[in-house]
Amino acid sequence: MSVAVQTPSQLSSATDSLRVGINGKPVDTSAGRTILDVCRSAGVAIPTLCHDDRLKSCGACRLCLVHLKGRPNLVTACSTPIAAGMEIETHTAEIEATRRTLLELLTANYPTEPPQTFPDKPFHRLLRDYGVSPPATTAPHAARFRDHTHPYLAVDMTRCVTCFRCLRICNELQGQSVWHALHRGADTTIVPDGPTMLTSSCVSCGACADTCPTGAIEDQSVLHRGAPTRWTRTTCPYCGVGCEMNVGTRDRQIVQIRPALDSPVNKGHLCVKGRYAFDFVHSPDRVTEPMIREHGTWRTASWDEATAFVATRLRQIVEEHGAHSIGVLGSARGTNEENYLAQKFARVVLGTNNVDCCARVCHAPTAAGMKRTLGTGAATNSFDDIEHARTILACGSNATEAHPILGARIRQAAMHGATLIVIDPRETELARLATVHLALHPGTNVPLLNALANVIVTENLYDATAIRERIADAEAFFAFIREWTPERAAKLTGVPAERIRAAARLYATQSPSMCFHGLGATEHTQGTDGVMCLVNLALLTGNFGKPGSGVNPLRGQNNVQGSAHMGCEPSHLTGYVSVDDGRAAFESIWNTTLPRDRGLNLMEMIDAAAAGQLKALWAIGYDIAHTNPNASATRQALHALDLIIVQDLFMNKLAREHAHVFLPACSSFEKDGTFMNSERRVQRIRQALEPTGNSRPDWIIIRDIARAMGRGDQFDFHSPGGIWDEIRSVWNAGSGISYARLESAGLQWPCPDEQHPGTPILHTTSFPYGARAALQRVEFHATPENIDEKYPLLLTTGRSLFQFNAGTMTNRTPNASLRATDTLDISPSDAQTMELVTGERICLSSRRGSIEMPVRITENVKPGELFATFHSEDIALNELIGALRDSVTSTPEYKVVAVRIDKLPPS
Ligand SMILES: Nc1nc2c(c(=O)[nH]1)N[C@H]1C(S)=C(S)[C@@H](COP(=O)(O)OP(=O)(O)OC[C@H]3O[C@@H](n4cnc5c(=O)[nH]c(N)nc54)[C@H](O)[C@@H]3O)O[C@H]1N2
Ligand SMILES: Nc1nc2c(c(=O)[nH]1)N[C@H]1C(S)=C(S)[C@@H](COP(=O)(O)OP(=O)(O)OC[C@H]3O[C@@H](n4cnc5c(=O)[nH]c(N)nc54)[C@H](O)[C@@H]3O)O[C@H]1N2
Ligand SMILES: [Mo]
Repeated sequence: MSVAVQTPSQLSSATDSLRVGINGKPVDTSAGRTILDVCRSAGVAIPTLCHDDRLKSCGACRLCLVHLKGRPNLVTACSTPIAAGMEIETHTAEIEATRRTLLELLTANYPTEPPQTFPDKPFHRLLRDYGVSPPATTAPHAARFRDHTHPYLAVDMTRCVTCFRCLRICNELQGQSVWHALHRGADTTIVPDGPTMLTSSCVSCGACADTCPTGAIEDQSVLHRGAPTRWTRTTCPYCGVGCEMNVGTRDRQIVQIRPALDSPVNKGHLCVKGRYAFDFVHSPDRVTEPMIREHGTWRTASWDEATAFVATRLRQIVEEHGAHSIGVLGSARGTNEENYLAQKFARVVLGTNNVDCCARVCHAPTAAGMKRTLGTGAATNSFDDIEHARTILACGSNATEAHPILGARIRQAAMHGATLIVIDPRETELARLATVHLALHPGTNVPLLNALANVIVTENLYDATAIRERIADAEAFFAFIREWTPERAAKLTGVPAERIRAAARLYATQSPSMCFHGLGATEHTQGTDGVMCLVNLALLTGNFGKPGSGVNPLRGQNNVQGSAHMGCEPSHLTGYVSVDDGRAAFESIWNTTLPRDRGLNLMEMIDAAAAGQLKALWAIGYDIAHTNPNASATRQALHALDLIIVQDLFMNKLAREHAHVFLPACSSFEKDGTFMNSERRVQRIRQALEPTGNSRPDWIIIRDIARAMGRGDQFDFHSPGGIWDEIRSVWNAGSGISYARLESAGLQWPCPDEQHPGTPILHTTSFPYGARAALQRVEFHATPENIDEKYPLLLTTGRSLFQFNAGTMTNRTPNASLRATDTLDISPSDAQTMELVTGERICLSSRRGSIEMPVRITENVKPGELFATFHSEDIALNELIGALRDSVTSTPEYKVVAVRIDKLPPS
């Protein structure tokens, strides 16, 4: 088959209405669509094999041939644009005979068994419809590629009908180009770019298996557990992209997950975690009963007993030491409803603002920096702006690994001509695709971003209209920024001045320019400063309030945006209203006097514990024993507490080493509620499974403890929907987001009433503070964490594709075999100097401690710099991280650590 690709842009983009005839019936439609599309909308099913709505049409299989009156030859419906007056015949005897012949040709060498064992595969359904079966004498292509090495993908190309969907989806959606066609015509065979799937460049996104119409590429889980019998639409439990997916279950087990095709977030795509890393739910070590630790040993308890135990202990501690001796941590993995209850519990039941969540260690600088400059501490634009941006700036974001679906969209944009500027010390996948890569030294965002602003100002590349109409304080900023020449920044950042100039010119002139940032921007002593510098660039160049622009944090977990927004934040109530501004309203709604003291954030809670002032901590779905910085100090502080309540799916490190009581929560597949993604979109999660054992949804656990402590009046909830309705009543910008509306699609706040469509782009005409936003004069205060003779190397830490944070979930799935351990990435030249080889275990020491881990030699890091992930509990990377924090938000400086490598004696 030949592949003649027709891009959507070659089809007319006009939307004029027109009339055609389909099998003799008049149909009104509009231009810019294909015949296939129009026929389908009119309820006329045309068989296809190579077609997938996610892909450009290629007309390769020719099954969708139709007849057009007045045309001598049949045309392919999938690639022919509709035109006024067309008289289309879709099922004449001639066409049907041609289709049958095509199917017979495709089955000439097709194995006989699959159509019976997998009758629902699209190709097998077609064979049935046309009464075609593989001939009894069939001789499948014996030499074709077969591979069962991969934990998720089984390949048997004897079932390949060369529709090229695998190859096309790998290129067009994921951008990975794993699959290749060898030979031509009838000899065509599709192979990966390595001898096996495991050694190929495959990132295990599973798109090829998803689109394959025959099962030549199939999910291993389906082969081993059978096809799903029930599908439930929900939202992914991993990162802040918030992909929508359909969970396939059979016999109370997840057997397959497929992307929602109509989701505006992921557009029919998922990554390896969303699609495949679900087995943690069924892990044999899920905690299924409440547990109480007595004299050092755990015993199970009933829910009544555990609830009473927690209520009694908390009451005692409030009485003896005051409410401010207790801290509550909400879970960025839990729902909005659950986080709302967690902070309401702290404030209403206990009487303290000591409530926080992992946004503290993550994007608190984003929320603070953007709230201060723009008035709203959240992404200004939407993922759908990617395709409108001419320039994309990625600062400290490794999106292809940490936000793979978004990373894939950025990669597609770059491959289709968008300018990509990457600011990252490492050569990430995006950096390799970048027009300009600014490989700064870790910890030097502020001088680099200031120098970009300097070039924009000194070369008059700013948007004069935006400055005149929407910006305050421009003159003072212009005077300040003149001092930040690229030459000055080059000395501090290690990035050549000319490269800084090139990037600034591109960002300013190739607009609209859209900025995404990650933890490389925030996890620094100057985290909030760095974010404000990014906002400066957008303001200067008028890249705000319009499509394809803005400043967009890529938030971490599935619901970290929601967790903080619901009020798991010491200084903010639900809706990110400051405690002081919201006090009166919330006191009347909650029928409570709210605490007046400033609440402690997580880092301050740890300090207070060490100082003996904090006595109890309730950690909901957050393993601070593994993931907090300065692990030994954290450990000591936790040891000093009288009561630690852990509410989680698993006996995580915090539970095992410190907890007094364990409350077993159920996973997001086992409950209802909502998550909020990085682009302010509230989306439903729906229960696909019964809770495992006696585990319970977090909202029920929190509610019951509140009731046991005498505040049943404020916790009279019977469903997540009921909690959500209370949230809507206290949060104006969310009041239009009802569960009923969320049935069909997610909604982006602000969405103040039920007629409001939601807000994809903020600040289009003004800012919450008024007409103008102010440019910030951000001085550079370098981190005191410096290299010296004893610690001569600079370590930065972060993530990798297959593992997720503490690894609690991913390590209980076959992802563990795709990446078994953290590694220390080192440049070839440093490795050579130290005589290290890949896989060798070394001792890595910082001023805080020493750990052992294997090295991996890679060109991705510069000489003198190192990179390590923090997913492996046994390696305990965070023993090395220091106590330095962002001056505004206390966010730890995970990204800069001075270290030394020592060789280990041969064992
Ligand atoms: N697969 C996977 N996905 C995840 C997670 C996971 O653990 N695994 N975790 C989730 C969570 S909680 C979060 S918060 C997000 C995080 O997502 P990201 O922010 O993308 O993740 P990181 O790897 O921590 O850091 C991003 C980049 O910052 C760079 N960097 C380091 N120092 C600097 C610096 O000084 N300046 C600049 N400009 N860059 C620097 C690093 O080299 C790294 O490439 O990912 C989420 N998604
Ligand atoms: N060195 C280094 N350390 C870092 C970072 C770094 O870049 N470098 N990044 C930091 C960042 S950004 C973050 S966000 C933190 C992440 O740190 P954590 O939040 O501790 O990491 P997760 O692995 O996301 O763990 C969340 C916990 O939630 C549980 N869980 C999952 N679903 C549910 C649920 O529905 N209910 C309940 N109750 N529990 C649930 C899981 O079992 C797991 O124990 O790590 C931080 N630590
Ligand atoms: Mo995070």
